[in-house]
Amino acid sequence: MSAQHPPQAQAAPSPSTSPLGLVERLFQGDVRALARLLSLVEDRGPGYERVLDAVFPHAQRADAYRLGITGPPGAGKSTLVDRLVRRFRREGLRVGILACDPTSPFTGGAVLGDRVRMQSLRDDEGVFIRSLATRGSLGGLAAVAHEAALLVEAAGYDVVVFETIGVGQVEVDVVEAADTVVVVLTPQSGDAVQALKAGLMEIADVFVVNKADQGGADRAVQALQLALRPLQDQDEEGKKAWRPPILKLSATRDEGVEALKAAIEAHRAFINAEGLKAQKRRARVEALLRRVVEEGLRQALWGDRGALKARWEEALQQVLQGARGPFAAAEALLRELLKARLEVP
Ligand SMILES: Nc1nc2c(ncn2[C@@H]2O[C@H](COP(=O)(O)OP(=O)(O)OP(=O)(O)O)[C@@H](O)[C@H]2O)c(=O)[nH]1
Ligand SMILES: [Mg+2]
Repeated sequence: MSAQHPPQAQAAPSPSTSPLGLVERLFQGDVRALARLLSLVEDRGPGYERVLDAVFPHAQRADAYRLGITGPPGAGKSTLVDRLVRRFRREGLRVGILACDPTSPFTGGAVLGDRVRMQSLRDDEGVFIRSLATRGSLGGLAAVAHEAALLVEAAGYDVVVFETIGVGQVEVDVVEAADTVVVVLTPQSGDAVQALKAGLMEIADVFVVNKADQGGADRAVQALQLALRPLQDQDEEGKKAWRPPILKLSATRDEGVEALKAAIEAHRAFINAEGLKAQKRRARVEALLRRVVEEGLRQALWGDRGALKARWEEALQQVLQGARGPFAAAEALLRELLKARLEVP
């Protein structure tokens, strides 16, 4: 991906290809501008902060929706996204699909597979598909995914779908911040156990047992119900809690997808009615703000012109030579730095 995007510094960018020029094009729904800005954000390229500030007021419209689809490898997530998104399209909704793959530094493999699986969407102007990776960037995949969603929303898409393989905390972080989380499992024994281990049970708003055409789906549904009971018993008395429905489905046969869409819409209505949507938005914005502040502090301390640069060696020597304990030395440093005021980069 980066090969297609040479460093900006080589030539002075023309107004329409400068970061803020691209933002103007983004607001007009220019897909190429969207793709370039996504690369900029993904790579933490020059000016990406200003870009996000500029798009922020235009993203997260009240009616925009973020859907997270996760589950074990090969459960049929992409196939299901294809079927589901086709239905959104019939209602005229524009959809951005962000395939988040934390496992590989290059998303090539996943993209190829998804191209085939989501074939029917590729020629549709109302659908934008993009794979995201982090290449070790700051804030991790969850941060990049949600910043990418801001760009997609600012380009006028109504629904953002995150697809991620649910195997661990990183993936949980990506989808957890979505408005509705769909966990896709299969009747294969082991799927539910894996989902439990990965922490997917707690974040699911809707469960799908896919590949019902292969048999064993009823047993899988029962096993899931059993696994979920302890979680549901923890609900507080009287609190109107959402009970995640468990749906049988066959993505390849396109069976049961209507019911899934209805369940997603029911959950959407639920979180709107309970004020949860605003809460989720607040949590997302708070996470972003906290990350940026913490990163700024880290830079102010440790960066090239960081405040610790001058004082560090002296403090370290004091501790090494036993003149001061490590805690006393750290406290003295902190006092000094805070009094002198940090210079934020
Ligand atoms: N029999 C059957 N096969 C399915 C169904 N849904 C998906 N598959 C097949 O399962 C395989 C994986 O499907 P994908 O949609 O790529 O699954 P995925 O969860 O996106 O996979 P990763 O992104 O690689 O984790 C493909 O060969 C699909 O054709 C289904 O409902 N029934
Ligand atoms: Mg997939």
